[in-house]
Amino acid sequence: MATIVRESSAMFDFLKKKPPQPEPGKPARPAAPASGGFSPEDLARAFTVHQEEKAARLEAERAEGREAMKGVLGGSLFARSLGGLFSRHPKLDEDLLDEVETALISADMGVPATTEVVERLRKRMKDRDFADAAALFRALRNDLLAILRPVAKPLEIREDARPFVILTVGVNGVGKTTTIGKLARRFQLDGHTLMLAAGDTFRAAAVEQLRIWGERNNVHVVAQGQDADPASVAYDGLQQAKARGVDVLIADTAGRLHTQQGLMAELGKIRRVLAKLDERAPHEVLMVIDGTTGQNALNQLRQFHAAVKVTGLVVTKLDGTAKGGVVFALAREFGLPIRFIGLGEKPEDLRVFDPEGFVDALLPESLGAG
Ligand SMILES: Nc1nc2c(ncn2[C@@H]2O[C@H](COP(=O)(O)OP(=O)(O)O)[C@@H](O)[C@H]2O)c(=O)[nH]1
Ligand SMILES: [Mg+2]
Repeated sequence: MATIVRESSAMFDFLKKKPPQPEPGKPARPAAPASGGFSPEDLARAFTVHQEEKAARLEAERAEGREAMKGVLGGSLFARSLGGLFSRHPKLDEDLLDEVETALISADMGVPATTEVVERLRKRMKDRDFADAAALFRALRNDLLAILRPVAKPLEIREDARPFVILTVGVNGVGKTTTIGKLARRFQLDGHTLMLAAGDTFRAAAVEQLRIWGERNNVHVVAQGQDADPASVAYDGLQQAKARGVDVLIADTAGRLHTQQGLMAELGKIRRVLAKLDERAPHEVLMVIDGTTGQNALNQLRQFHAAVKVTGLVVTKLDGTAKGGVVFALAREFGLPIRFIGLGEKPEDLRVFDPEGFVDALLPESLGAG
């Protein structure tokens, strides 16, 4: 079975620790060609254990991510202004709505999303839906969550796409290369083999940054040096990834060219060239957005989406001074999946986007009590 053969050696580790035992009541999986001396039953059991370990790791990561989000986002302007507002036990009146509106706008939520949220609250307040300010707070929390839920779709490395090609795009300095390193580490932990393509050939340092990362982490980096044609690097990368049978190829790209039009044309070319080797590639066009750029992030996404059809987002730098509201604006306007958020520079700071955890960190449930 393809899935069994595909899973890399990490999943077989436990076989070295324990002798294989048949599991009672579990039907054996269809016979697969034995690899490395393991029987089909060994492989089937390894597959199950591997999936269970992965699920447990995801659950642990989710809990850890929520703590991290509380720590990092709890101090954001968004959390401070709304938290401050409701912890004063305000009166339920028009002034409260005005203050909520100001807080959302200054947290970078943007006028359209803010107006929509506030108008809904206003209507419900007029309909006497809320007994007190705490009830309004709870409604606000729910409305914010409702904006984010539809875009919480984690990135799945599809088993039927080999290699699964991820094209990373975004303007200069948003955190593309850093994110590639963090993602590569995550995929390795999940047992995937991978390769990187150094497609930001605009700056020599960018190629070097990826190369060094690859050397340190034992990941092959396909590069042709500065000024090479990025589409050629991507093509080369996909060819090599196919030849070596790796699971995932992540291609870096430049975020800056002599002209913006030039950049968009280049990205379009990379996309077309990849499709020559695999008509469904790239399987994911991951746009990295700097969470501190405010409403400008929307313009960036609009342009990149028009040029390369973005399929997923990473919002970085939500630590520090970031306001967080831009995540709602992006979700509401584009409805594109937000795959990950960046809460810092360390590898573990790239977190799977978890809307409940995100809203909890910005607006703790306890504030709406009483
Ligand atoms: N604070 C913080 N810094 C980040 C985050 N992600 C990336 N960076 C930093 O942003 C800077 C630019 O990153 P880089 O990956 O080179 O951006 P690129 O030009 O898009 O490839 C680096 O200093 C990164 O360490 C994040 O989530 N939080
Ligand atoms: Mg870069």
